[in-house]
Amino acid sequence: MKKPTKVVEYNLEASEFNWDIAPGRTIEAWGFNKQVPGPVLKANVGDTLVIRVTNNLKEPTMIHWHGLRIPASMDGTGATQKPIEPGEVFEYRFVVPDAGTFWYHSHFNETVQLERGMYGALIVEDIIDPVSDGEKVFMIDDMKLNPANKFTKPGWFVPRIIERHDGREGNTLLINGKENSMIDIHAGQTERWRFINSSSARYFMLSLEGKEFKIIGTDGGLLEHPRTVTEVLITPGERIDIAAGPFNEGESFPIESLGYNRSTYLTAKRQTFATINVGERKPSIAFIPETLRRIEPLAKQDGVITRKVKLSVGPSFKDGMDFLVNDDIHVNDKPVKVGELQIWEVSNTSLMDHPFHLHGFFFQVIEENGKAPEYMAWKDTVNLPPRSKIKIAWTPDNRPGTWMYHCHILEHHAAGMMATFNVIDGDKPTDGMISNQAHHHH
Ligand SMILES: [Cu+2]
Repeated sequence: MKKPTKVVEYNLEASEFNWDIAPGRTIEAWGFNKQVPGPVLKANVGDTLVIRVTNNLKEPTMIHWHGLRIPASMDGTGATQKPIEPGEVFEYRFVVPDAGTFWYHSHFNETVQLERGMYGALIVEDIIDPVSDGEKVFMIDDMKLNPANKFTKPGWFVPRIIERHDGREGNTLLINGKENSMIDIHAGQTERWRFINSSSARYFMLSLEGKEFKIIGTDGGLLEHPRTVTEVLITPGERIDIAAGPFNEGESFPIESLGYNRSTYLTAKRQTFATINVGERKPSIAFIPETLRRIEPLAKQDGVITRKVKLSVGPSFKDGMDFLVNDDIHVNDKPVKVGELQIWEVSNTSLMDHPFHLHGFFFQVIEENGKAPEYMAWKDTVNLPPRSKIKIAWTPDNRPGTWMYHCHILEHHAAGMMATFNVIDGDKPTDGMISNQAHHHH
């Protein structure tokens, strides 16, 4: 019953170009194939993706495939590959093992390259996906522009410290690279909408003006059961798939973000990103079953903790504040062994939120502040509110190499809240992996 697998090829060209985020509002974007976001890459489970990246920027780049369980050498970080220099081509090649909503983005000079538009969606489909009447991908972003529509960096000490502290939130609200988009859906139909938060630091509390929708999937694919809600938080790096509709003909309502207070200097407010217009009624074939799939628990809540990861902040003489993992910046963490169950206690002792992202592997949250979570999901990015503690369970499968975890607020990642670690295969040599003795402070 599986579809035969195939090789799916794409070419991505990274370059600088002009991009209209609104009529008459043109930015100097950096991106893929002269569009923001880059093209949606699509494959079926088990396919081999071959993506040739040509770098026509004036600086190096690398592409990270966020959420994909692929070999370490394809992960697109400084720990696993040399940057793609200007004029060079690098071919990424990997099998996509899981269905879900993923994304690709620059993992080099991210606070500049990602901010300017170097990201796109990567959708992997499977025959077990629920039937809908249509599908839309929504990439959430914001850009911080001056009145001349130029990207600016805070020059003065205080604004610079605030941006480092809060992460950069922009003064534009973008869905798929556009301000104030008009989006159509037919009355009577139910669509799958895949939301991806590709912003540097914006917490997106999705609301459809209070209308109910069903969450059907997240980072690592489908949930076990749909969850009917009126709002859901999507932090930087996270994905949420919803079943939206059916709506009534002639209705119009916003895709908005409700205020979320992530305890920074920025104030939380309700903001509209796009407008949905419900058109002519059409018949529906959509079917969202009550059981989407089974997710087997990896570990019990009281399983033995194998590692503690503490996210915190501390004073820095140079920059006001450092962003820390286990009281250090840019950490080289201990290795883990292929096949050995990991139960990590991840805590946030700071007074602001941090979205924790693990590269290359899915985990299950098995405890949140001492309680079992309300539902099962495969995650690669999870939010830690101030003074919170969670346990995550995951198993390194047979993909040895150097991996990383970090806060997905790009400014916090850059300021040190990240760690690399090796996945080692018992007796095999660790060629090409970084040494745990080499301790880099950037
Ligand atoms: Cu953070």
